[in-house]
Amino acid sequence: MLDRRSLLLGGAALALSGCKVFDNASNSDSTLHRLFASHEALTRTAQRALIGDRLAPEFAEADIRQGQRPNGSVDPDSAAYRQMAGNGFVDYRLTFTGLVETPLSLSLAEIAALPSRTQITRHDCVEGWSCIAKWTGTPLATVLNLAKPTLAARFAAFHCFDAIERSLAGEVLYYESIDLIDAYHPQTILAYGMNGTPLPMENGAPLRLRVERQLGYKMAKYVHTIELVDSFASLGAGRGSYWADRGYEWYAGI
Ligand SMILES: Nc1nc2c(c(=O)[nH]1)N[C@H]1C(S)=C(S)[C@@H](COP(=O)(O)O)O[C@H]1N2
Ligand SMILES: [Mo]
Repeated sequence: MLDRRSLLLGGAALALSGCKVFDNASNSDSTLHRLFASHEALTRTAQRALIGDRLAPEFAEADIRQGQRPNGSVDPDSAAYRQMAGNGFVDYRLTFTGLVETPLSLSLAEIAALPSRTQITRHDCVEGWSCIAKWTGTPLATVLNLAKPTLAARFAAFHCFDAIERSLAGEVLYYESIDLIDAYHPQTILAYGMNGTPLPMENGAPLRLRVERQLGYKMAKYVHTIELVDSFASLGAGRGSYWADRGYEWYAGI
């Protein structure tokens, strides 16, 4: 019925050929059904090749040559943060909010009780330096599976304790966001350990994001809230991150 050429014409030919063709597609033996299946596979393969589940390189212990060089905020001076830090972060809670079916509030102990992942990766700062370090934390996917983003959710936004700028207009707090492809990526973790010790304050204690296929500024330190959103409109100046609001790329892929 359908010759090879009309199959290759794909969507255009199908659109012209009417309902009988689509009825025929419900028969799983049909050529058309196979065509749909292979189109879907092709699209998926192309997307994954570009952005999907590519892993960042991982390294060996011997490649860790120094501590992780601290950059940006190194000791947030918010009163709430300082009080928690003085108390070993026992009062810390990570909040999951926004477009989720099950809002969560997790203590560090609860987070640490979830399955963990350790990875040795290279951190590339846009300023031109790199450091290899070992990060331990909970895959963000694990916690997202508990919070259950709604179908409307498109981005995970990370709200941080540190004010990175102060002006007459008030404090500007650090924030970042990633899409759900990066959020569910196996190397995207909420890290509470670094090089075999609890995450030091200068590197984001008690919890920071690692999103290994992007530049350093995406890796929000001092995270207290993860908010699932459908757009950047309600965040900062509306471009998805503190640095994106200042002209840097929102997607800082490496
Ligand atoms: N909350 C917060 N997160 C942040 C920053 C910051 O100033 N505040 N700096 C970013 C930048 S530019 C880099 S390179 C890394 C530095 O992480 P490190 O201090 O562990 O090296 O954190 C990123 N995450
Ligand atoms: Mo950076």
